Amino acid sequence: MQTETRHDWSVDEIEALLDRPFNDLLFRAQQVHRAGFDPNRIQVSTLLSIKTGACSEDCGYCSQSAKHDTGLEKEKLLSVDDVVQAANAARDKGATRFCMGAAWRNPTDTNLERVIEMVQAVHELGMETCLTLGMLTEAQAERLREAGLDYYNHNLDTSPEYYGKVISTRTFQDRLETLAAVRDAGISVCSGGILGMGESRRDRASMLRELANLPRHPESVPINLLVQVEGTPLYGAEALDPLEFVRTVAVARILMPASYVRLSAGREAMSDELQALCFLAGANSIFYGERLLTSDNADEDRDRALFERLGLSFEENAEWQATAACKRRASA
Ligand code: SAM
Ligand code: DTB
Ligand code: SF4
Repeated sequence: MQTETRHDWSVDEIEALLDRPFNDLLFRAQQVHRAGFDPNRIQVSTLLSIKTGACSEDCGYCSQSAKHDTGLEKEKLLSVDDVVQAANAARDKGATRFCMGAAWRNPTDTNLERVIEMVQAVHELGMETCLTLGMLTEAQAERLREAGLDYYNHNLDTSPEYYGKVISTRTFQDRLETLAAVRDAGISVCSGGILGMGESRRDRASMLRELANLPRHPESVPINLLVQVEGTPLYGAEALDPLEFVRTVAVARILMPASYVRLSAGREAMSDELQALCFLAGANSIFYGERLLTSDNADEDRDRALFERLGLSFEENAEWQATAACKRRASA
């Protein structure tokens, strides 16, 4: 089946996809998914918070904002050794990408130097590297590319129309500018959003439109379900209908056929059946490991059992596959 890659979607068209009968929507998403991917392989990344809490931003969902009283313990920027130890453990458990997150509005150039050492050390373990550090200048993005960074995560989070209801200390346009700096530097883009923050279906359509109409689709599109943290303004937000979450994953898959769609935060609270529907809708990557950044993730044993039940397997790292193929050739 031919899948189109378009960058000219309207919100109405996307809302019409979200409105489709559930079975039709999932069938279409599964067709698109199968045209581009092995439907039984899931890419696995592990997260580490390298600098925790005391963030100057006021994101209404976040445990790490200094503006919300969430009781979170703050932590300064970790040492390179601590990061390497965590990355090693993640690699041993099967993660192919290591994603390091910092509670900053933006990194200073001094902080960036230590982060660059972390990127280089994790790269040497044979893992893909990902950072999420807040806003970047063009020069900082260039510097990270030179250091060998593979991915930069920077979420649009919600629609441009709803953005001001969730965050007041930066604008949607600021987010787009960082994404452009990352893309122009030649780093792969990871960008998605959070569902269940009280936004409407039209907001979800509008957020997906922003992602799908970027000059190039993000290589990775995380779809997070809000993790409700006591003390944040969004604590107590009305829970999203789980099938609406699945619909949004399916539409992300249809709009961005070649992107990895990541079933991200919120898996801990999801049933196995709901996660299975998300994989059927075209999600093909997850965060694996006991913690996300500051909150608990789905248990590793539970994930392994779920993969077994669904006949899913972890996608292997291309570099390891190449090394293994090389060794096989050498011994043949
Ligand atoms: N400070 C940087 C930034 O905001 O870009 C990087 C770290 S920030 C924690 C990374 C992303 O995590 C946010 O953009 C948001 O999409 C997601 N996130 C944070 N708290 C969340 C929550 N409670 N539930 C779901 N996703 C969340
Ligand atoms: C993304 O989209 N989700 C991850 C990652 N990118 C950095 C973060 C989820 C954070 C969930 C709340 C927490 O653990 O603090
Ligand atoms: Fe800070 Fe990022 Fe949390 Fe916003 S999402 S408060 S920028 S750590």
